[in-house]
Amino acid sequence: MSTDFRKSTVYQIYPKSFCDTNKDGLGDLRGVIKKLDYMKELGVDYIWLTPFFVSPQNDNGYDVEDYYNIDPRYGTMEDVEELIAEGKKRGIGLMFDMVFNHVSTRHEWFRKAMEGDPYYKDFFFFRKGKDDGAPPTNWESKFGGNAWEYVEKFDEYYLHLFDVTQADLNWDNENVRREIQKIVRFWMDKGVRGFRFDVVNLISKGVFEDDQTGDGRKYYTDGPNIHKYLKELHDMTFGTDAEILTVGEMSSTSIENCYQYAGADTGELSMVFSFHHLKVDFMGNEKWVLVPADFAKLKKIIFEWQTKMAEHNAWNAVFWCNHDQPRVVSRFGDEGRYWKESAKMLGTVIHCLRGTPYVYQGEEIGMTNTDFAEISQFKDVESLNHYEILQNKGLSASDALRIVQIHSRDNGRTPMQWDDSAYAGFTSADSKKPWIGVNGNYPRVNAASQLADPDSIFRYYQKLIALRKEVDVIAFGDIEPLAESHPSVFAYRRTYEGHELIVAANFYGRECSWKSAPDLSGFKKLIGNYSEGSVPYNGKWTLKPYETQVWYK
Ligand code: TEU
Ligand code: CA
Repeated sequence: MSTDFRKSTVYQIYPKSFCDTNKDGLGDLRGVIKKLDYMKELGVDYIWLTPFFVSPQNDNGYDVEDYYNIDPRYGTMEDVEELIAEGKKRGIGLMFDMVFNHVSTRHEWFRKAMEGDPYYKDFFFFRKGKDDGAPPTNWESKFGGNAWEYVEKFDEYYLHLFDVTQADLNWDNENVRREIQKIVRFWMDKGVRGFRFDVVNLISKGVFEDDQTGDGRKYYTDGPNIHKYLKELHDMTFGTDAEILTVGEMSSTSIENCYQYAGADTGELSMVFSFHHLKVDFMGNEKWVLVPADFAKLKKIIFEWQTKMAEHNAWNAVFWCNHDQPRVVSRFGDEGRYWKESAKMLGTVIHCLRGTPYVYQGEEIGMTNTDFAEISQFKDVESLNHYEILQNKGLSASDALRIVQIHSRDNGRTPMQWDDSAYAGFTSADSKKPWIGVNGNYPRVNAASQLADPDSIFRYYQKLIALRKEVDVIAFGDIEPLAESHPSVFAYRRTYEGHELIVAANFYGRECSWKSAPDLSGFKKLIGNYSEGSVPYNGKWTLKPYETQVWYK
């Protein structure tokens, strides 16, 4: 395991969909333990697990009822302790997912607030409505509808930026911040080696005013005390252990704020997830539409974050996939004819960037979007809400379904495809049905067949992860964008102590040529996704469909 996070790779697990060991159709912690050797084989340094704390599961665990105990559906505290210990034996550190912007309305704090206890009411945002009884502001919940819920017995509303069962915590209350520090220290004492902080740039709310031009996000995103609260959390908890890796999930953030969040010397976090590059198939901020991915924009955004974060000595988490995103091979690649080539190409582009790469379960075997044909197969609260909202706006049921099929978070949540046995080996044949449907392509797309194939996507990811450890320019180098205005090539140069790396990728299913490519004399090819790709010469480079090549000097 590398404790230098610049050489590390993180593997993300959504436990509910990873591996089920007790036949109830839900993935569990013993399933993660069972598969540790698989992750070891891949070569990752950390595993980030999405939440498995006690929760009613309205948002699959992002609605936490008790941060100190394990939801019995996932396992027990003994399982967690064993997982941490078994990970350690294999040189893999465990990262837990801390959801501190909100708690489940079943959390003790919220229940006491609802009993009228003023100490706990101040843990949340209870506010009077407008004179006409309307909610305090016109802000929208990220999952659809107004962000305030009326409580009759107080004649007040409480704020929920996400589901109505996820009440926002009032970080301006010092007692809230102290409780949160206690939780982080509790898990540090158990041996947890990293934390991912859910939507952590939304914790500092500003003024409560109507948003005349948007959905309200400008009032609470990167809010007034955000840096103060993060520095305090750092100083009181993980800041005491320099080896703990932290990553903040930054919703609709600005790059200027991220210089601070993830600066080398700012005393906040190790790195940030930002999402601007994953909105290139949205219309502005509107996700529930169908528009083709804008490749020029994708390059522009990634290059801007790469170069500016480097200029400010700040660090990015680099990724295509997580449990909230569609599968990248379906999104920016080709899940049909060039499935393997495009999956490898997309992996290369991310893994050679300046930042810490994150691999989301199944990405390393090229898992694709779901094949769900009916709305009843979808489980995610966000998808189901927006399916209704789209129809209320006048769309037909089939048009609404088409949008959900493309954008649903459930695309990333179907069971991990381990082998070609029943239920893809996620659970056993005599188990209860998995909580969400298995993708029908599992006989072709699965881990077992790829472990047996030296040319598989899995073996290719394994090589990318190893290269980051072996080749310093990948971990430490500066970055310079290349081919910036080329319509189909994504290319960049990395440099470090006299060494150079050139990465080039064709993002399309047509052969293309890159005319002003750099001179490669003295370089050797490090990795590529075609066995006999054309060797560039005289500054002209021909790239086959979805071809990628990486050259090193
Ligand atoms: O996500 C935050 C978030 O804003 C996105 O999931 C967002 O809902 C989606 O991209 C909008 O289209 C985090 C978690 O990753 C997510 O799973 C949780 O549902 C959410 O916070 C609430 O805790
Ligand atoms: Ca189970």
